[in-house]
Amino acid sequence: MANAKEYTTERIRNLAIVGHGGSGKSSLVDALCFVSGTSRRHGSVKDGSAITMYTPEEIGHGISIQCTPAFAEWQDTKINLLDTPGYLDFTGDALAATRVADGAVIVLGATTGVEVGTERVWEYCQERGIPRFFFVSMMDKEHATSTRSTRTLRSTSPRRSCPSRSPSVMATRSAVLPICSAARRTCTSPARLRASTTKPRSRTR
Ligand SMILES: Nc1nc2c(ncn2[C@@H]2O[C@H](COP(=O)(O)OP(=O)(O)O)[C@@H](O)[C@H]2O)c(=O)[nH]1
Ligand SMILES: [Mg+2]
Repeated sequence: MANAKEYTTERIRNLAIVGHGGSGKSSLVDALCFVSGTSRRHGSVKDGSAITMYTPEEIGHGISIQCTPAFAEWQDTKINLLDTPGYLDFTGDALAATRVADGAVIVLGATTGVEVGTERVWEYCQERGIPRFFFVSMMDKEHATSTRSTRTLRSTSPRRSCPSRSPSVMATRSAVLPICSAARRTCTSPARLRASTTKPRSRTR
């Protein structure tokens, strides 16, 4: 068996993929793994072959019920993707993922926009103070307009937000790989994050 590739800490990013249930998170993770080359097949939630949905319950119901990791490799950087459940019953796993992540991708559907689950995960990220990207999925759907999605984002998030959009996650490298590039540039590496959050120990007499 070939040796697993090793990555130094500076070459690892941990990204939580969060958002309302059904917004396209698992499909996005599958597409990222496929186009970056870490997965050889392009799976689908509909036929139960998405890379992060493998338990009988998840395949049977067609929804994520736990946080499941996968990874993409981009420009020699390992980007761990934490696919999280969007349904509120399982939101604890989304919260847990934001606690260990260096950044988050908040996925929202082009026709549905900002929903209650979107606002909830925004708060998780806000509490944690991690950088976050918006990914507007389902741009191939009828009545999807980029203007409407961007407008809802602008009205609900601070000015420094960074929306990104894709025609479809069934799509191309150019559609989904900007996420990897942005994560590589923007998200704090684990070592730097630890250094900035580790409090000095108080001295005991
Ligand atoms: N038309 C279209 N359907 C999508 C797209 N992304 C996901 N879907 C479908 O939307 C449904 C929910 O997607 P899923 O990835 O499970 O969302 P999650 O609950 O956020 O993980 C599934 O049936 C997907 O096949 C997209 O870009 N376009
Ligand atoms: Mg899912």
